[in-house]
Amino acid sequence: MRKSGKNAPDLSLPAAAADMQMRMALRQMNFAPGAAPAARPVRDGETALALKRREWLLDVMDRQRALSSYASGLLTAENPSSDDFLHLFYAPGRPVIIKGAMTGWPALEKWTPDYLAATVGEAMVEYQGGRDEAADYELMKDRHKRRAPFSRFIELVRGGGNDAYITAYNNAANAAAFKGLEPDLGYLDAYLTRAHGMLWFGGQGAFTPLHFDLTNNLLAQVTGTKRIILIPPSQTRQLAHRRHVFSDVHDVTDPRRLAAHPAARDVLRYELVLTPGDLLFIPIGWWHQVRSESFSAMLTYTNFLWPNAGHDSYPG
Ligand SMILES: O=C(O)CCC(=O)C(=O)O
Repeated sequence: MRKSGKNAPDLSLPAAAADMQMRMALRQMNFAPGAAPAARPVRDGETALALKRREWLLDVMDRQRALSSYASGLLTAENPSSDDFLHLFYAPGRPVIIKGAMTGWPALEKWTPDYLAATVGEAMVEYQGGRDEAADYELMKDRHKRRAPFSRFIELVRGGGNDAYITAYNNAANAAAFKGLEPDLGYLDAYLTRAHGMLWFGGQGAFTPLHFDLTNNLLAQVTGTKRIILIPPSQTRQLAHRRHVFSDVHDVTDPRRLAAHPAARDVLRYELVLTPGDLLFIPIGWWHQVRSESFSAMLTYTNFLWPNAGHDSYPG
């Protein structure tokens, strides 16, 4: 206890009361030891304002990046080293087309529809089928699983169309059937651990609608070409993102879809054609849609040399 002077009133508090006053003051500042402060429910208006502020920040950052074509453009790199890939693309979450990293892979010369049919033969494979009958074929993947001998699958896709497609979703089921193709593949030691990627086989017109992935992803084009549209995560507000990782816009090149979702008309987007021997790094959260321009064989990889576990904490 403290005395302030001989005749002055005692302004000090009993120890317990002083302690309580201190704790009350700290509690007001959210510093109470032990017990967490009771959270005041967040009001809808506050959430909306917080979201608006986040969108504002993303818009400002996009405008700032647009000041430099180097900062805002889609870059192509010739066989970047592991360190350059990490520092310039993987860690910043920036897409890049990589040329020259698949040089010498026998698959680049060999993988025609005829060679694939002869090598995999009659082995049963799983594929995604009946896609023409349902627009939500990617969301409802399980409903579209089908099985056929691989040579029959090749006949199904040879003439083109989107109805049948072997995708990464079928990878586990097809591991044994595709084992004989592995000697035709190389490794990408600068970026990945030593494991082969997930195979995609489809005909001209196979279409994967607009979505983003919950991991960083590396595409390796082997046969044919694919036209890909990439859209930065900052544009999400304009893409009707309602279901899981999918956009209700589905296809930002389809005028009917754009009429239904006019906000998607002027999204910032990058368009590229992936040709045999090209890699495309798609960072986590980047929207993309993919259309095969011919018969296509491709691999996708997620086994990077660096952490890649965004899916662990994805809300919902
Ligand atoms: O090539 C495709 O059709 C789609 C690839 C893709 O979207 C992905 O791997 O996330």
